[in-house]
Amino acid sequence: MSPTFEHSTAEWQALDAAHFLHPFTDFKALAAKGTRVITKADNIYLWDSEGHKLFDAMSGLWCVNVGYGQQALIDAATAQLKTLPFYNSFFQTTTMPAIALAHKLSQLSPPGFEHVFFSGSGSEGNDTIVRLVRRYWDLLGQPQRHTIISRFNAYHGSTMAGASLGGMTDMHAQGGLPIPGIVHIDQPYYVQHGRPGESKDDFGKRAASWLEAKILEVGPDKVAAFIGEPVQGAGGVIIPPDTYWPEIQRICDQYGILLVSDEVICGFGRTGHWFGCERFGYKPDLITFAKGVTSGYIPLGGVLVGERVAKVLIEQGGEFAHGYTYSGHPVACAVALANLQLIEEQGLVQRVHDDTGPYLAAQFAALAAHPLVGEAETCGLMGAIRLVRRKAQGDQPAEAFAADQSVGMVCRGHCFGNGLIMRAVGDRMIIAPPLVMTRAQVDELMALIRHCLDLTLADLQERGWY
Ligand code: PXG
Repeated sequence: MSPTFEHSTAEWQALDAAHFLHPFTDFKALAAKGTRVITKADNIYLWDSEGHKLFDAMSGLWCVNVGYGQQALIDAATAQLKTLPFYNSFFQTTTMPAIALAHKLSQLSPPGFEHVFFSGSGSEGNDTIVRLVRRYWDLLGQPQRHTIISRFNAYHGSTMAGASLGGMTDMHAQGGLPIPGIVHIDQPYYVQHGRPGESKDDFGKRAASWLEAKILEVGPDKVAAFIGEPVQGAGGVIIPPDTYWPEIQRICDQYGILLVSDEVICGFGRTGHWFGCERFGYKPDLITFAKGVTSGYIPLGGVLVGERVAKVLIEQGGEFAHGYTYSGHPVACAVALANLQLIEEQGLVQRVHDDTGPYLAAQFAALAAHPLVGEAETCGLMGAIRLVRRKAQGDQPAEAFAADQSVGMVCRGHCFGNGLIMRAVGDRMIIAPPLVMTRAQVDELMALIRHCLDLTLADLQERGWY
């Protein structure tokens, strides 16, 4: 059977189950259940093959920052596809969109970032980070500085280096990861690691001190870099206390190790700043980006290379033996330029900072009164709600549900069934809606969330779990 667009949903599902291995999926379980076929999108809404409209509170997969259907991006891709759909940048050639985007990124990035290395995705960007960091120390005559410190429950991608940098132990368990020279410290998640009576600020400093302890354990002369997401996205929107990152910066400076900010999710306005490191007040040496750079219309990623590394790499490096077929893909770069121009023209970063971000934060604060909600917090236009069995009372911390009850998935089911796409990470329900979202759409989102929380509560009560 060769597919035509006249197939029924059931036929599409059957073909999907027969041939398509989905990422991070139990193939057999999904085949039994059937996938949802998404057919079109506009602004912040999606439609499936059955005609259901869905509020996309996850921006696709944290990436559609300007929302769907933006003509400027479509026009940029079309024009570039017609004039020059592809040419590489390996053998002393280049293309105009790649040059223009490199220049534009140097203007938008924090001071001291003049260079970019392009990749096709965030994972490839983080592979580039590992190569760059190790090359840097080799060139400085310190090849023993090989170890990169990351954090448990971090997500840095799915390639061998990306998954190794990431701190997802279930990923490590499949395929002998992490690769050598990558170690992890605990995440700055107060719910998991905070002590009774400890202030968030004190916790932030204590969590940062785990980096210093790890540096001393590995040996300060053997550590190459620390990598972290400003806010952990896939880990469940873990927003660190404001004291965390400045202390991480101080420790990196003290031991001379490189600081890497993985901004694949936090970059390009998500936190109400162009980059998350600006929100949290630190100055990285390298920045990984992807997703929002093109609003996901077409794949593109890369690394912004700060002057400390760029100078050594350029002046002393000779040939850097690294690159991808699609490094600086002209169509992707043309779309990125149109996307960044749109973000600027519409003042989306400022809007998140001044208007929709604080508005969403206030709505989330009110949500904390819901019986199922332990904490509800946001950073710019990303947010998380922790579902709990009993709310905190006085000195008593909130009581979590049993992990095997998978209440996040129960809640996610009610969301999907009622026109709302939220992601569940354990018991954390998370959102990262498009930056074009209006206040009226924040209200619409909050009404949907409340409705789905009520349905989840009733469901859990019926099961005798609440
Ligand atoms: N770094 C970070 C911080 C990410 O969030 C990557 C790197 C890898 O990017 P690519 O383009 O190679 O996927 C990511 C990707 C989820 C989810 O379920 C999150 C990501 C990817 C897929 C699923 O939240 N983030």
